[in-house]
Amino acid sequence: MTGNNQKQQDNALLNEVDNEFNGLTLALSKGRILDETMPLLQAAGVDLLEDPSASRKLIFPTTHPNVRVLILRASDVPTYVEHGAADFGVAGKDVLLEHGANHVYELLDLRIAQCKLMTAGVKGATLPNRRLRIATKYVNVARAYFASQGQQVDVIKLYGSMELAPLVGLGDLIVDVVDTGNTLIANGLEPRDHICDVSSRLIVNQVSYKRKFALLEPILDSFKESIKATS
Ligand code: PRT
Ligand code: MG
Repeated sequence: MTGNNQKQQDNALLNEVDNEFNGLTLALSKGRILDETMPLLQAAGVDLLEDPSASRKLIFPTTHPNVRVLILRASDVPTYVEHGAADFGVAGKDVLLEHGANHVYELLDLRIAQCKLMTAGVKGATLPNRRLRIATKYVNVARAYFASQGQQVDVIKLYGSMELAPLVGLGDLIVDVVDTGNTLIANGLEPRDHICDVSSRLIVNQVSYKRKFALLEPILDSFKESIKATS
């Protein structure tokens, strides 16, 4: 790409940044959360004008004149909502537990992207008789869980591919989300303790909830109707 073309593309991206926007900014992450939130949004009259999975953009206008969508890393959604950079967002309970998310309202259990937080280890292996080492991206969840079991552990922070760690001696156990369990099996691991069930939650910035309630209310009501209809 020539320097000029790059500049044009950068300018086009910058033009999407509208600091005067007074509507609702919704924070989502690509993948299963976006896919499973779309039907709820469509039922609420909010449809993306462009497919985020086929775009480099990070801010997306919608068919609703007062709603735009930010596409973020799943683990950044609570941060954007907490700081009011997004008014509301959808995040997994695993992400909310790890983040803390103490300054947002967790308003609805959307019952999407369901899975479980679990510990897992090498299949058939007995755990060593010393302080356990836990490899995980869920360091806070792991510490809290083992403390609740009266066990002191050393936690090793990872950013992904947790299943690899115990296979090469990095940690005795992992803490990760598990859905079908197929990924564990494919890597010679087995699930051990069930920490908690996980589903995605609608979170709302506390100031936005008060100031923008008139805009939020019909969307929240529609989400509630959709959840009721599918349960
Ligand atoms: O991928 P990235 O690092 O950007 O972020 P992320 O992994 O947090 O995002 P994403 O989109 O993968 O997951 C978003 C949310 O979906 C998570 O925060 C969970 O709340 C929820 N969710 C539901 C899952 C799964 N099911 C799931 N199966 N998140 C991840 N997985 C992964 C898991 O980490 C493991 O690698 O899928 C694998 C296990 O799946 P099974 O079916 O083989 O057990
Ligand atoms: Mg992922």
